[in-house]
Amino acid sequence: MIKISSGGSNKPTILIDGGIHAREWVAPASVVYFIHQLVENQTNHYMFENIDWYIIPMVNPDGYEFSRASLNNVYWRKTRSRSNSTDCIGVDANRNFDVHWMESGSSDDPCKITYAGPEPFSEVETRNLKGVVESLGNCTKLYLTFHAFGPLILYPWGYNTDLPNDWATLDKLGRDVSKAIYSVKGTNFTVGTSARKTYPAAGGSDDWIKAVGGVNLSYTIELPPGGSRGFNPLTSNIRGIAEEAFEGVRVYHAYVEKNFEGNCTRRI
Ligand code: 0X9
Ligand code: ZN
Repeated sequence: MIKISSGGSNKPTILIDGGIHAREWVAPASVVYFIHQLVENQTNHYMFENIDWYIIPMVNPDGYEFSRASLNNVYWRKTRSRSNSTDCIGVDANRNFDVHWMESGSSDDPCKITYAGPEPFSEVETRNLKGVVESLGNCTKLYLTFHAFGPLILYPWGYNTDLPNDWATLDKLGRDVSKAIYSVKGTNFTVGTSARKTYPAAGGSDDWIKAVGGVNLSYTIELPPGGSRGFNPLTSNIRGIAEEAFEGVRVYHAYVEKNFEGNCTRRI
């Protein structure tokens, strides 16, 4: 995890992650690009004047490495834990959070790609994210988790098709972000709840951070395919996907800066 801050007292915080799913390579690549833009590009330094950033580019490194190491395993999605008596390895980390766990879109079969794990937070990867969220106390105002592939901007709920109380706020901000991305080169991100725009699936990081972690603004961003190869866009398309997504991050930043101020309390 990297923290990007201009120092001083604790400020409203944006938490970003990528790589919960191993095979979605463009997600960690894009999140690393965001770090690069924030840190190395002077014209973006205004983005950490009033806002602190905590960024985890690679939540599931063992799964990622496994998917990279052999062409046979490029579609690996899960962690690499051995948590059961079968020969099947790994848990779908985005079904492993303790929020309506196993209620929908999840499997209790360790051999399935949506295996939710033997219990909530069975995985070190999901426990790590939980620990970060808890340590950030009341500072986190926005959570963005990057996946592939869309293009979709999703907000809770994912476990069923209900709308959260503040859905209008989530929807408006999501559409503003979508507009900003569209203006780069015409990529059209669809905006809506996870369950309505994809399928009901419980135990995701997005639902957990909103329902339990106290972060109202929570989005899963499914980056576009970038060619016909879905999770792994053509090499020549990776940078363009990251660049347009960063224009969305800029809109998120402006919203948090405008709507939140004052000191907060955290342990890290
Ligand atoms: O199924 C998922 O975990 C996500 N799609 S992906 O193709 N990247 O696997 C969507 C997750 C949306 N959020 C929830 N269902 N909570
Ligand atoms: Zn994913």
